[in-house]
Amino acid sequence: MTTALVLSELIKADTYVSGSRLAKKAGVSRNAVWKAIERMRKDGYEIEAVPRRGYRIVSAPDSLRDYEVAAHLGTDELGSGLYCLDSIDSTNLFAKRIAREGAPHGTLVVANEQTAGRGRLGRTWESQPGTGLYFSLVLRPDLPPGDAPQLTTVAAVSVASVLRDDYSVDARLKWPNDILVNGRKLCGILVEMSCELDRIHHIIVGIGINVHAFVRDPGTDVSAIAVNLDELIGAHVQRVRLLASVLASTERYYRTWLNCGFAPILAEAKALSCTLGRSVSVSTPSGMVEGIARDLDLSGALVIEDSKGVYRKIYAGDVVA
Ligand code: BT5
Repeated sequence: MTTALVLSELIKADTYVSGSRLAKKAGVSRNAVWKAIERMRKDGYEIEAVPRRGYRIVSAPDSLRDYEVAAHLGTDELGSGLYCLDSIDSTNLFAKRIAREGAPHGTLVVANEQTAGRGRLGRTWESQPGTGLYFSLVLRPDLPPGDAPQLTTVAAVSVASVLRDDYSVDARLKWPNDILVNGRKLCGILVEMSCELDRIHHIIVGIGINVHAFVRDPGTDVSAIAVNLDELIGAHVQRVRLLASVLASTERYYRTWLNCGFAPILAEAKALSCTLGRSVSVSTPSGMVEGIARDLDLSGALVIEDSKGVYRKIYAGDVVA
């Protein structure tokens, strides 16, 4: 992966780096460095070459090639296996297929486009080419299957903290799996599991974030509720940078979850929740439940107080109003 090493050195330096220094750092010949630079130029990088100073990146394309993702990642375990796809039905489906064939913990699948992006309960996730970040992780935690639903919250807090800290966006969590900004949906999370009664085989964590504006109208339902990151910050976000930040954050929160349990993550989720304290209607598999959203419990369930003052725990559903 010479190109990834060369790119990574140029990104780190953020200024001119000589060909010989790049060759030394990457442990390759100067000719190999030159070939890597030519490849990047062909892929849309504007790279300046100044005699006696070296190479410098002037501008980068918004693409998600494997060497670009590898060059940006700063994680230890997440992304250790990497599939960067131009177009796929769904990164969750792809991740499931490779997980069944033994893909190791931490494998990352990212796609430029999904032709059948999936939401929960058979719903779809609008995934037009080049507009969003669509990725899935294969995780193999050594935990009881009952703990798996907590991963939706782990992922939500990981993404929301990047949106808040790095992009100054007021990201809020809508139970159970949405990230909203000013009531509009910026990100959706789909966690799926394969397990036995007492053992997790693998968990697929799928994350979709709207980064740029849709290239074609997705239809009234989605247009009315969706928002993208470019629009929120008034600038063009590079997806590979966002991906790297989200993965670093996810790795940190995932480790906290394994080492310290769910409580610290739940506390952050409660602080970021836009569901708690509100009067809500929740559509559940056993019908509609109405009341005040009082709490999130340690299993990730939403606790509702109904009009008679009775508390009910909702494990699955959608807050519809
Ligand atoms: C979700 O489902 O929000 C989970 C979305 C997960 C998408 C990622 S992308 C990478 C990975 N691979 C996949 O195939 N999926 C995951 P749910 O809570 O069921 O919400 C779905 C609803 O959100 C739809 O019925 C629409 O109303 C709305 N929606 C669809 N596409 C959207 C978009 N791009 N932005 C905002 N809202 C959208």
